[in-house]
Amino acid sequence: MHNYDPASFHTAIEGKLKRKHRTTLEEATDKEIYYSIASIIQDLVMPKWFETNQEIQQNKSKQVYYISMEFLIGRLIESNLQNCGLLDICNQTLLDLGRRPERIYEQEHDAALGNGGLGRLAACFLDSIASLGYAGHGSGIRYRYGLFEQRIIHGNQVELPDYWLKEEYPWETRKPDEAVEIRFGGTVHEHKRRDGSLEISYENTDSVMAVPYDVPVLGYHNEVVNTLRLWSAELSPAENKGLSASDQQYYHHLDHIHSIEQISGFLYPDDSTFEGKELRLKQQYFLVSATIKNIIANFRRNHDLPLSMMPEYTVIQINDTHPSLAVPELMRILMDEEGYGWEKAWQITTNLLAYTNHTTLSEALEKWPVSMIQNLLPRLYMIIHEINERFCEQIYTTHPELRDKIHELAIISYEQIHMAHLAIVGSFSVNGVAKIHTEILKNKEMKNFYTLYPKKFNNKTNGITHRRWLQQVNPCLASKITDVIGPRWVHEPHKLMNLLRYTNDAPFLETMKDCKQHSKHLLAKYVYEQQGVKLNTDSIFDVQIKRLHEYKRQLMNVFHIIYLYNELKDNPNMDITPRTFIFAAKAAPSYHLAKEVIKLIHHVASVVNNDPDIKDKLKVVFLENYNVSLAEKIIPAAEVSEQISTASKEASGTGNMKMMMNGAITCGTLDGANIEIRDFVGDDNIFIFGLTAEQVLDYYAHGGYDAKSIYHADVRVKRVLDQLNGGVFGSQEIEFKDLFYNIMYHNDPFFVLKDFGPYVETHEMIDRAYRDQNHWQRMAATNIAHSGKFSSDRTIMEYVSDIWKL
Ligand code: GL9
Repeated sequence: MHNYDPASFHTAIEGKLKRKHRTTLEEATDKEIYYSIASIIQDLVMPKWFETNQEIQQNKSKQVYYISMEFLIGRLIESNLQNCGLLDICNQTLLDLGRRPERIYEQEHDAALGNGGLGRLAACFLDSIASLGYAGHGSGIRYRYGLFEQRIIHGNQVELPDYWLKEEYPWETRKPDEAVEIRFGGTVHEHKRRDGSLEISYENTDSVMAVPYDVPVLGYHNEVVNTLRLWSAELSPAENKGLSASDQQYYHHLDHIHSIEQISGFLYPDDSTFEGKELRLKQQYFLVSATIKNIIANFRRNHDLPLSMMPEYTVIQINDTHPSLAVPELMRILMDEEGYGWEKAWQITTNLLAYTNHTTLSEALEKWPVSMIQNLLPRLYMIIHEINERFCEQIYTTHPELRDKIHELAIISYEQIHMAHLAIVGSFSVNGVAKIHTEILKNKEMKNFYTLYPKKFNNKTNGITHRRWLQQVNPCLASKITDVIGPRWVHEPHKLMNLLRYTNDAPFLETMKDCKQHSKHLLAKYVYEQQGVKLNTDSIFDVQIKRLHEYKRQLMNVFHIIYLYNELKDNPNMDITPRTFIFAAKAAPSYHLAKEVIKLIHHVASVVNNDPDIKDKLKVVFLENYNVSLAEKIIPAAEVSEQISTASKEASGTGNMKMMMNGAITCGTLDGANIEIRDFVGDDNIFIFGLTAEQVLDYYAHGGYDAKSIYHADVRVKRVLDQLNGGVFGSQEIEFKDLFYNIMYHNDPFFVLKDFGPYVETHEMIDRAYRDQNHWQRMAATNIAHSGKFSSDRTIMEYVSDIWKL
């Protein structure tokens, strides 16, 4: 994509600094250099972006639109440099200039337009779609505030606003000419035309402009540039009445502007819990309506065909139920604005939409009150109502065996709208994100829907982009891999399998270990700079990084640490392999128990890290403000990957894949994609423990298990729990009674005590295994070799061949 060599790149930066910042290479700040590099990339990207769009138009190729409320893209500078083949040149140039590349790259604000796995998956998918050369676009919201920034004050999480747009974002291009109008509220009027068709008109609606901001998505070394379109809510010109400060209506008007801009104001910070706020519903409709209008406009620009032909050229993937208003919105446009009858509109709609389910947690399922949808989206409500009527009637006539299940399957029941039901009924494909998750959908959560529509259900096990999560974040390991198996794995990640030939190759295992040590030193340096804690880089780096949630069981990890601490206090000469436990996690601001766990980790850390008896054998660190950039620092240094969710709860997980790809060994339950990781690497190269999903679901069906009996029977457990309740960790005022009560009197809903014994024993095995470094490195190499299966390139190829048919 470029003709730069280090000398001309140097000149280019110099030119940008002079023209855009009126400064010199010597005097420029890191930020000015960052903006100059970003601008050089944008100059290269723009013509390719234009050409990619031209090509799509001329070839009339089928396109996929990925609608998502979240795109957790993180920083783009390094991956953009890498994908257009400039990373090495840029790094060299910066070093020659006496600048540290990482200092320059970290000038970019980490774009946190997502909560966790679901949003990061969307970002990995965009990378793979472009790198594989498919025509695919993301459509999301340009939140002015991303996910909150986390600070820890006296062990407590404090949330700060993430105003990421306070400085110019160099990757976006505003496209005001492609803005569309979105309407909310008001009343609907139906007039019957002479031919019997309905004419719909609205009165007293509020109108908002959705203005697109486009971010380029670069394919890897293939000149393809796709688009991530982020919509921003602005005052519509019709409503801008040009009031002056003396008008009576002035403050009313300001208030109105504010409420409109709020629609793209901030990202809701809940991971896997449904918050039925009206503003969130507005955000969802805003995204869906803007996207669909845009898709129709694109179709009209590219083809001279009726909209009934759209499914041949377009497919829309909805990321969870958040965009499931796409079903009634498409129906509305096709019927009310394009004149199609119900049957034809329904056929078009259901041939365009495909739905991905990301969780079976009941608290995550979206159910909007009928009254809220009626008020905010009166016409959509009428359509949802009709979809529901027809759906229930269809079950009654075609599936008599399901008649007594109609109330469970209905889209509207008990004054609530079940968005998952709407999404399933309104789309041609429903997929889960790992084998076990899809099986649970088919056989349990969505069982009756599976009976109705067996052909809709399919599995697409998640993946991650190996370009970011191996090549970019771990250049040392990436180059050593290329040294032995050649560079083809970058284009064809399954070729990582060729590493299996080197799992007994002592020199290769030694270089792998060197890379790991190098990454551990870098992380230790960061930890020291951040919090003044010195890590023992000869200890096992044991990592649990993900959102803080009860089902992910960070608490079980902490209980194990407390147990180890107790053992060492009883017997300071105990022979254990030194360990460093590394945590990073944000808790949803209103999630009390999750915040208690963060506090507990800090209190355990301060006791353990400051106890002279413990020496270098145990360290606990919690790294503040977990985000994509922090994950990029931690993952290359991880040796043990904690994937310890209560079986059946973690739909897939993707951190598990990122860490195995960097040579960490998984310590995990038989949940989500852990199962497929085990199937690939084999039992000898993973540490599996605990209840199976089947056992967990069986316990739930019978009212749980008896947590108190374990407390009384297992002295290790009793000691840990009593320490929680007795002020051992922290002062007397800071007791962890709520955590204690949740286990003892709410009967340990996530089976922490039940799996504790097997978890401890598994860690004893890890301790012993690590002592044989040759064996450990062999396990690591085996994991890396199999990780190619978890590249999002593989996932996207499956979406393309089974669902999208591009
Ligand atoms: C999640 C699942 O919990 C994860 O197991 C899964 O890997 C990802 C991606 O499919 O989706 N579903 C979900 O709601 N979240 C997930 O991480 N949470 C958010 O990120 C909002």
